[in-house]
Order: sequence, then C-alpha cells, then structure tokens
Amino acid sequence: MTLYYEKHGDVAVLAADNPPVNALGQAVRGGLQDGLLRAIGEGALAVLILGRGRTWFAGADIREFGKPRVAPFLPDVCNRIEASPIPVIAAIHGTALGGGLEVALSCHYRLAVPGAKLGLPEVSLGIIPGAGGTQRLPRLTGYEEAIAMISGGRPIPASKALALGLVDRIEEGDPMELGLQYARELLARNAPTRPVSALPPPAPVDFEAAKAQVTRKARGQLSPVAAVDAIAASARMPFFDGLAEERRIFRELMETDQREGLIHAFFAERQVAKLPELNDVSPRPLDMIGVIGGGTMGAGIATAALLARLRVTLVEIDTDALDSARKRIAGNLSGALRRGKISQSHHDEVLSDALSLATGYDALTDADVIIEAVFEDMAIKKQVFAKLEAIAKPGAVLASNTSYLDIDEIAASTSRAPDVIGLHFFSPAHVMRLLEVVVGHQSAADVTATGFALGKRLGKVSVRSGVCDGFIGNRILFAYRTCADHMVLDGASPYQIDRALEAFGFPMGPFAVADLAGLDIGWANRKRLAPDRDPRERVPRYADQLCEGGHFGQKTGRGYYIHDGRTRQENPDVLPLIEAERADLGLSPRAFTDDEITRRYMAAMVNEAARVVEEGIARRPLDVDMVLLMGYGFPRYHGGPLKWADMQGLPGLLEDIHRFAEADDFFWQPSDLLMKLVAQGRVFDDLNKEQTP
Ligand code: 3H9
Repeated sequence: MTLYYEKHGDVAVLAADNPPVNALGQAVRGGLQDGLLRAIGEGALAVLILGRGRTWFAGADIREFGKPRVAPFLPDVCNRIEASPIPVIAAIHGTALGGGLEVALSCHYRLAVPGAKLGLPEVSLGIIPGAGGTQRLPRLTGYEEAIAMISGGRPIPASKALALGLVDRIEEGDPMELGLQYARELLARNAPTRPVSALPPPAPVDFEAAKAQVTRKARGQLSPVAAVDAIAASARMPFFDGLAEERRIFRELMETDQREGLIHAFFAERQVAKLPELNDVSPRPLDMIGVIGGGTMGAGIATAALLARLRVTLVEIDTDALDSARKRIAGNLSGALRRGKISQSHHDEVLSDALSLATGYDALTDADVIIEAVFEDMAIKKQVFAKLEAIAKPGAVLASNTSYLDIDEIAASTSRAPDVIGLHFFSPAHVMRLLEVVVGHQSAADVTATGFALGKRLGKVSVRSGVCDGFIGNRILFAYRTCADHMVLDGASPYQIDRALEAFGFPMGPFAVADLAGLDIGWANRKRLAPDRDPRERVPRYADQLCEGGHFGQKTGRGYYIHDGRTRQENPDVLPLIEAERADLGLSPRAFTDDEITRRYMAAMVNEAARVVEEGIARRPLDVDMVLLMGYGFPRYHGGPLKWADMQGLPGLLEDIHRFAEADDFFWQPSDLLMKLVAQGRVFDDLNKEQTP
C-alpha cells in the first residue's frame, strides 16, 4: 500500500507511504486520484494530503523516466485535485520538490512545518516542471521569484515560502494534527476552493532580458533557459494552453542527452559510496580529528571538520606557523558565516572550543583520525608517519592528503600499515565536495569505512580510489593536460584550447585552471617525473620557462594570462615562447578547429579513464564520472566523461584514437577496456549496472 485513505469526521486524509522519499510513482499517483474520487463519493467536506515518514512528496519517481509512461499522469492528477469541488489542503513536512510541489500547488490551501523545504529542482535533472509548476508558481509568487526558483532549481525554506505567498501558514507540530485542525477551521468558515489556475498571471517582466541572464549563467545547460520560455508562456496564454506549452518543452527536454547525463549524475552521486567491501563493516570512531600542517590545504581540512562540528587539533612546526594557520581557519570560518553556511554562535563556539592548536605531536594522542597535509615529498611524509606511529593511540586512522604519492610506500614506513589510508581533499578543502579515499593494499576495511564515514560527515562525495600515481583524478588530468600540451606544440594556442573547452561547458579551460592552481605545481611534477621519463614523451619547455621567469599564474599575477582581480587577459609573452619552441623542434604549426580540440581532449580523457577502470583503480565507470564532476569542473550535464563517451558512441571514439595514433602511437594507445566494450557492442554504463549491489 503506497497511499492510505482515512476518514477523520468530515475530512478525508490521503497519506502517501512510499519510502524513502514518497516519490510520485504510478501507485502513488493512482492512489491520490482514487482517494480524491472516493472522498467526494463518500461525502467528505475536505481532503487533507500528507506524506508519511520523513517527507511530503520529493517529486516524480525519477526511476520511471525513460520507461513507457503509465496512467494516471501527474499533470492530470494535479488538474483533478485543483478541480475538486471540496477544498484540498496540503500539510507539508520534509521536502516538497518537483512534482511534489506541483501537487501542493494544485491544492487549495497549503500549510508547512518550520523545517520544510519547497522547490522545483527539475532543471538540475535536465528537464523543467511538467505538471503545471511553471504556470501555477508565478501566479502565486510573481515572475521574478518564479524564474529564480525554477531556473535556479534551489529549494527555499518554509519561511521564505510564506513570505512569497507559496504557503498560507507555518506551524510547528504533527502535520496530520495541524492539517486536520486547518481543515476544520476552513470548514467552519465555509472557505471556498481556491484554484491557483483561476488567478490572473502577474505583471509581466522582460522575459528576454531574464532569458539572456539565465543563458549566461547556464553555461550551455538547456533546461534553465527552457524554463524561462515555459514561464513566459503563462503571461501570453490562457492557463491550459500554457500547460500544453510547458508539456511540449518538458517532453522535448526528456529526449536530450543532457537529461540523461544529469540523471546519471544524480544516481551516481548516491551510488558512489555503496561498495560491497563496506557491507556490514563499521567505521572506527571519528570524534576528534588531528591535522598536521596549517597551510591552505591543512587549514581547509581543519575548517571542513569544524564546520561539521568535529573537534580538531592542528599541529604546526612553530608558533609563527600556528598563528598563520589560525588566521587562515578564522578567515575560512568568517567566509562561511558571511555566506550563511553557519550561525554566529556556531562560528564563535568553534573558534573558542572546538579548535586546538599545538606545536608538538603529543597533542594528537587522543585523535581518532590524523590527516597529514605537509609538503608533497615522500621523505617528509615518511618522517611524519614515523612520528605518528610513536604517538597515535592504537586504532587511530593515519591518513595522508597526498595528491600523487604512493600510499603503500608511506604505509610500509610504519608498523601500522592497516591503519594507513589516503584522504585526498581538493582545494579549498572546506568548499570542494570531492574526497578521494585512497585505499592501500594493506588498508583495513574498517579504515576505508572510516574514510567514507568522515567524508559523509563533512558533506563530501567520497570516491574509492586504488593506488597509482595521481589516483583517479590527477592521473586522468595528467593525460588530458598532456594532450592539450601536444596540441599547443602542433599549432593550437592555449587560448583557443581554453575557449573550445569553455564552450563545451567547463567553467575554465585547462590553461586558465593551471594559472589558478599555480604553475609551480605542474613544474614540480614535471621535475619529479623527469628521471623516469620515456624518451618518446613530448614534454613542452615553454611552461617551465614561464616558471623560471617567476610567473606562477594567478598568485603572481602572470601566467598564461595576466590577472587583474577577476579579469584575465592573454599574456603576450606566451605565444612567442611557444613559437620559439616549435621552431627549435622543427615543427610547422597547423590549424585546429574547436571541434577537433574538444574531440582530442575528450578522447585522451576517456581513454585514460577507461584504463583507470580496467586496472581496478576505480571500481566502476561511475566512480570516475563522479571524480571529474565533483573535482575537475566537468560539466554535470554531460554526465561525466564515461557517460559522455557512452552517449557519443564508443566505436567513433575508438576510431578517433586509432586515427590520432597514426601520428603518435606512444601517447595514443587505446585502452583494452575500450576496445573490449566496442568489440562486444557494450557501453561503460553496463559495467555500472553489473556492479550495483
Ligand atoms: C519531477 O518531479 C518532474 C515533475 O515536474 C513532472 C512530472 C510529470 N525518484 O538523496 P537521498 C532516492 S522530477 C526516485 O540519498 P536525502 C535516491 O535515489 C523530480 N528516487 O536522500 C535514494 O535511493 P537509494 C524532482 C528518488 O535525504 C533515496 O531516494 N525532484 C527520488 O539526502 C534517498 O535519497 C527532485 O529532483 C526521486 N524523485 O535527500 C528531488 N529522490 O537509497 C530529488 C530520491 O537507493 N531528490 N530518490 O540510493 C532529492 O533531492 C533528495 O533525494 C532529497 C532527499 C532531498 C529528497
């Protein structure tokens, strides 16, 4: 039973019970429709709609998307609720999202409990509201707010919903009791039905200007822009014509790769922490976190833990360094306060009680998890772990935040290898949502589970990675960055490459990203890898020359670009360096189209990603997708590199790689997994499905 019908005097209660989120699957829709008819048939005077469990309806059942549609359809259910001859009341708790809010908008009266959240997040799934949301919401809130809510997709708290007229009242208590009381009050004053569709559309706004603004922000994503079109229809058409227009746009978006990519990302985000090796494994305690190193990374990790209300002890080498670390953390926390992420009292409490700073490792004897974020050098890391071994309590998890180095080698330098793990945060660590949990060959299962539990506590998306140089993300980055360097040597400019990839949907192209991260990082890495480099590798010199000139990107104001605040301009010194290098190498530059740039860059990314899966470094293709989406700016609406590859067609990609290999068969070696999938006529997503627990 997914929808309960109960009679409470004159009021019929329809209560959904479809855990976990009361999604509006076929049975729930059918139950709502039948319950309404039954209530009217039995002579009820009002209907109250509720969600049992943790929430009101969180939306249409996304699992039904892409399958044959089964009646009754949600728009019809909503229209029937609105057309009811007796008042229908929504009592909202938890989340009223998407189709869930559309059901509420079809009710005649709405009450919410204080913690409720309301929203139309469909654009984040690549679609728009399809059951009247774009036509009913503006009639209550006006166009400006409706455009913000629908094109932005972010839910709003009940208090804001009240201010906007989206709910009629907020009351603390049990939604069923509150709803029944509200229904009786309405009956006592003979309150009429109150269809939102009968309201006139609000005063129109400049929809073209609104659309232009949304287009700029959407960076190639279709749904937020299409949402403005659907909302605008409500200003020029009668209600039911507007509904038909909304439906037309909804259906069109349903057929797009963007919808498929975004829904893949939605489920992958929830799938990524589900690993058979963690079934029935309990994490170790994680109340007290130790952080070694108070630079940008260490301070960011400490901030992330403090924001999650964990106790933190940070260790630095001397009082000056501690002072700088304290300032960094305080700066991060006041940023969080400014952005409304924490309250003033949480902010003050954290600084006065939850954070301790010390210069000696002895302060870490009580820590449950100790994360080192010291300089990226194996010898230094080993010294740190030797000291940790001496002071950490038995069972403490010893973690390294290294972004490249071999966790197994670090673990082997202690006698506690099973306690050692990599926790690779991304900078700024209190903002970026990705955490790579790097599992060494000897890491204990409950240590891995603790890594995931910590990630969850910090609100991160944690991805399991095996050990290799650069783990999942930086290893793949290295491959596509190398491809970009080759294209520069062969004739493309860094600026054309950045423009082409920004048009693909990345917020920044690879050269702008390098400037942001600091060119010295790549420089150090090239030096580290130089001794073992294969002579066939093509490594450009011009990037080193920029660094030798003291130009490290944004932090020095000059790199590939000249930076002035948030604006960037091409650095005129860069192209001459590149031209000189091409001349030295005897290369005559050729023209690249933007399309070729994107195809090569993506082929390099997909090929390396496939190898990462083939070698078991990532357990599933979706793990790679999450890493690139969460940590590397990959456009979410393409679903991640391997989902994108599936949608493009793997045979075409493999053909590209074979063709590129004709000129450079050292770099362009197709992955065995990619070749196998093509030969079998399968796609990466088939591997995700095979491994879904
Ligand atoms: C829509 O409504 C279209 C209409 O306009 C028009 C129709 C004609 N369906 O996130 P959690 C699953 S589009 C199916 O971990 P939380 C989820 O996969 C929809 N399943 O919990 C997970 O499963 P599992 C608009 C869903 O507490 C489990 O529920 N609505 C759906 O962190 C728990 O989810 C949205 O976009 C769904 N709609 O967050 C809302 N939602 O345990 C999407 C969740 O097997 N949902 N599941 O991994 C959310 O934003 C969050 O799930 C929510 C709860 C905030 C509700």
